[in-house]
Amino acid sequence: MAPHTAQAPTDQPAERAAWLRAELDRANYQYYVLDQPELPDAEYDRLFLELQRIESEHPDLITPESPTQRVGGQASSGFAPVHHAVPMLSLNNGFTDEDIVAFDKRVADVLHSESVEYACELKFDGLAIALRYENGRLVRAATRGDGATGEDVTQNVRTIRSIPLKLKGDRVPRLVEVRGEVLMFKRDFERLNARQREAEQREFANPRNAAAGSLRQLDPRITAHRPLSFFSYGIGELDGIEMPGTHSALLDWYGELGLPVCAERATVNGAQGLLEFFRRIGEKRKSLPYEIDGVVYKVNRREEQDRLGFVSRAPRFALAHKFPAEEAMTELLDIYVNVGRTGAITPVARLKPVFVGGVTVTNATLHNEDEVRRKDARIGDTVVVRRA
Ligand code: I6G
Repeated sequence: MAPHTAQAPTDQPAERAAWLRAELDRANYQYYVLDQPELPDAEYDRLFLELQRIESEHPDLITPESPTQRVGGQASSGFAPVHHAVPMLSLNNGFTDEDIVAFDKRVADVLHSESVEYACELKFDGLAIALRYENGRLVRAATRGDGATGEDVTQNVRTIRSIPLKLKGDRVPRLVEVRGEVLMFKRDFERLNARQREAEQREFANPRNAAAGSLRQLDPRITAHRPLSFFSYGIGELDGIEMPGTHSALLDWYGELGLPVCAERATVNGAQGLLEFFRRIGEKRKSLPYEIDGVVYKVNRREEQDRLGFVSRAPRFALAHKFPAEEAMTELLDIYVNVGRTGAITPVARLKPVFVGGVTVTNATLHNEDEVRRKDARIGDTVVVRRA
């Protein structure tokens, strides 16, 4: 990195503001996208305040992409509908090794290929969104909705600091619609819930709910205080540049544009390659800083993707390989008490057997009488079982 110079090359307000913006953008990129902060927080704050001061003295110098303009002042009464010109599809799911082998065989048969190359990624547990950049500027962000029509959440998405308001580099197209997932990192979720507890506000059940609730705030000033993150993984509309020839090249290009792309990805060959990736990620799942519910495989070459096409509402060239669900619904059959060796009494729920997190669960502790009352657990209830 070039050494940081505390003084701009000029005292002219316009040039000084442009220099400050470039410095702040660079610091944001290092902090939020690369996770390698270089500028001390206090210095960031100092530059930010100086830019705010110049912009308040010279409002004509404010640009929509200025780091000071991430949080708009206005709450809205609702989210306008956004039509997706390229539908935001869902993915077919696979669960077992056999499902994956069958997927690879179908793909190889259609392509008349001995060994197909796949791009493997993580399946983040968040919310899908589409970011529309025109001439490098973020002009709109929309949720997936039903895939055909989503909601305009531009003001909220602008507050997510890893999402660039302006793309960088020398391969910025006239139009690109970047698709990806908004999510909340585990440590940010814990901190947010601690804050909610202190403020005697409702806590969120999991990071996904926290991310969804934060993105759908009508007041972007609230979203701005919610620690949301983003990873890019797909593309909708594109104009003014040739589509990269492979999925992995698309993600590399996104990286060049300054967009966050998850580093946990690989290109592999054939079903064995897919299953190895799944096992490797399964082993490190718990230590990842965010929650995932599986991995995603895509045929890497775009020309092969096009030959495979779509079945109903999902691409035939992609598959989500899901981890066993860690939550399932079942029936509470009975509550009995267990007397331990020391005489401690524990109420236990007897459950209609349910497969969750890779095992069949038939009993669950209810801890103590207070807990039974708090949960208002009654025989015959439908209950949610979560493996912890
Ligand atoms: O490539 C992808 C990675 C992760 C995805 C994806 C994903 O979900 C979290 N989801 C979709 C719908 C697509 N690609 C098309």
